[in-house]
Amino acid sequence: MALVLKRIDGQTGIITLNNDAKRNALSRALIEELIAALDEMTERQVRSVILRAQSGVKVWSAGHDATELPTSGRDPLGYDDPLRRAVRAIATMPVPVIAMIEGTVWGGACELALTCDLLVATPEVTFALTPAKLGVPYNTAGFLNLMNAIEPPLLKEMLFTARPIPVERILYHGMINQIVPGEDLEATALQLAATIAEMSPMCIALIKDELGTLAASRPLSAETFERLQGLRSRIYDSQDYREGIRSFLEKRPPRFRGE
Ligand code: YXS
Repeated sequence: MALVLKRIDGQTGIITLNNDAKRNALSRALIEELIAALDEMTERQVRSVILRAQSGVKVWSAGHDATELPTSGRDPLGYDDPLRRAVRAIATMPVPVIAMIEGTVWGGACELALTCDLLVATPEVTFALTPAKLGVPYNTAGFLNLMNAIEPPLLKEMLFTARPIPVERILYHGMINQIVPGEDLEATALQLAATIAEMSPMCIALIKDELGTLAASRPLSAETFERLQGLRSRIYDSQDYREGIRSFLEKRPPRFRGE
């Protein structure tokens, strides 16, 4: 079964996450199909891409595939991790990616959705940032992406509590473009795509690249980066990290001991 469906409607690419049985968890296999679909859309010179799940899902994506998080002392979110590769693939697409969201969004899927250029969502949508719930040391580039999308007080509340945040607050804080009823969601996303298709594609590509490059340009000394990496490695080498993964697999609340 294809984990990702893809089709082209006029000048718009439409990519559908298609693994509701696993709540569209961002597994290596799903990410490979997602990146292949994005590459194909680029080759076919679409003017924008809509990233969606199947209509009526309760979960847009449950985030990183937690069963694939390593417990062998390897960085769980290293540069070549599937989630990291998917985020970069969306960020470097030369055309806007429109996240069309219904259902709940969890963990790394929040960063994936917020990396999209435009987001439209139904009133039932929630976003939950879950590293602390699983004991995962989120990576520096990922945090920078989240900082570019979410103001510090709300970002810290989401990270410190891992609680799902209702979409009204998400809209209030400018993290998404529109909230529309479910029956209007697809038409709204397609209308955005159609308007973008009327613009100069070279200008659109420049705007996306320039804004993304400027947002990511935060100087960080080698020593500071290594200090943060050292803090992260202490976590992914910790008992608590292994407990977080184990608790997920055993479908029970984690019991963290701070070691
Ligand atoms: O037991 P089966 O085989 O049917 O599979 C179940 C779940 O194990 C599976 N599934 C996942 N598999 C891998 N990774 C996941 N993240 C994941 N989430 C779900 O999907 C099948 C149906 O799940 P179930 O029965 O729980 O569905 P539900 O409708 O009752 O509940 C949906 C959720 C999303 C509320 C629930 O599945 C859930 O809480 N999932 C975990 C959400 C989460 O904490 N995601 C963060 C993953 S880690 C991540 O993204 C980053 C590394 S970080 O943590 O740093 O942000």
